[in-house]
Amino acid sequence: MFWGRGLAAAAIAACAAFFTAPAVAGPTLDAVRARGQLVCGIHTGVAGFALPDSRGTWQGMDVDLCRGLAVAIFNDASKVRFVGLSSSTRFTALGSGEIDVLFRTSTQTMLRDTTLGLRHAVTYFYDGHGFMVRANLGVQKVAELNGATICLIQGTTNEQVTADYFRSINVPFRPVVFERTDQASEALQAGRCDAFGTDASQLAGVRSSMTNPNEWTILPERFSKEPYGAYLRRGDDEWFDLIRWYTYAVIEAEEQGVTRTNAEEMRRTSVNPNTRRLLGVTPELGQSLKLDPLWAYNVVRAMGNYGEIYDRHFGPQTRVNLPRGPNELWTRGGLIYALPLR
Ligand SMILES: N[C@@H](CCC(=O)N[C@@H](CS)C(=O)NCC(=O)O)C(=O)O
Repeated sequence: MFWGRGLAAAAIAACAAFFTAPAVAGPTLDAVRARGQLVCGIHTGVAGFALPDSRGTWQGMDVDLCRGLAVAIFNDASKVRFVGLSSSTRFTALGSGEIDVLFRTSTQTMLRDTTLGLRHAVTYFYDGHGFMVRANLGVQKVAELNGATICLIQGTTNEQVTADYFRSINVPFRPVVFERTDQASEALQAGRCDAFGTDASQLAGVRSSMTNPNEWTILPERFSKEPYGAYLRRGDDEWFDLIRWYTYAVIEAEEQGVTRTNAEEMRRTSVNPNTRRLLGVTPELGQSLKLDPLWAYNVVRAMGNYGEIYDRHFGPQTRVNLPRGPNELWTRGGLIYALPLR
């Protein structure tokens, strides 16, 4: 009898220790746990993705994806420190270990994935390169920007996309390259460039922050695929798995209709095996990532599912007001698709 009770207590203690702080979960996750805080690289400031609000608190989709990751690890959205990084410094900061992960409007390309010592995880936002001009410039098509001065951002895919396009139509243009978005936006509004070339979602964010947004138009053409993914360092499979399946879990929650408000009830009442697995009624998903079985449930309760996060920062009630388009779920004609969490 005595032995029985002791054994049970030992088993429960071992179980709790395994779920809460497993010994070895890969270098980055161990370091994050030891530090008690995630360090997340984000944009220096663009509406929709990462912009401080009037109280100086970072707001945006990339910011919420960072906070959600802190919830997956610590069940606490405040255990994250944000580092605003320009396009030309973001990958160096990640490579040097200054940040643990980068959620920062970063396009996934082959050369970035194979030459920087870094990896990108999962597409969480589909975008494309566009151009913004003064509405009264009378320009309908980008090819009309013959000899125009075009604002661009250093270290972005947008520099190459712009050069490739104008070379392909044999039309000259003059690039004016800046380190940060706000500098390019100021130059555009001051007339120091005729157009601004970058990802269309960011043009919408920049336009929404301008003095007179209606004086500016984002031309309809798109010149590239700019699929954003989180970036992390190579050589840490556990961290890669965590970032990858965390991103899919946020998407899967929307696919399954699990929201911030119904997650608790879904966990108690759902008979759908996939929903029960996602919400930790059965522990296998958390175990495989060395996380609390309730990791995904905690994330949705704290941050919402993909659609809720998107609407919070790009929805009709926001100043950016960017229709989901390709960022709609695949079940509704978009490209957002979670690999099966089972
Ligand atoms: N998706 C592009 C970058 C898009 C991007 O973030 N462009 C601008 C924003 S318009 C930028 O980097 N701004 C620099 C900054 O303000 O930090 C890439 O991965 O290279």
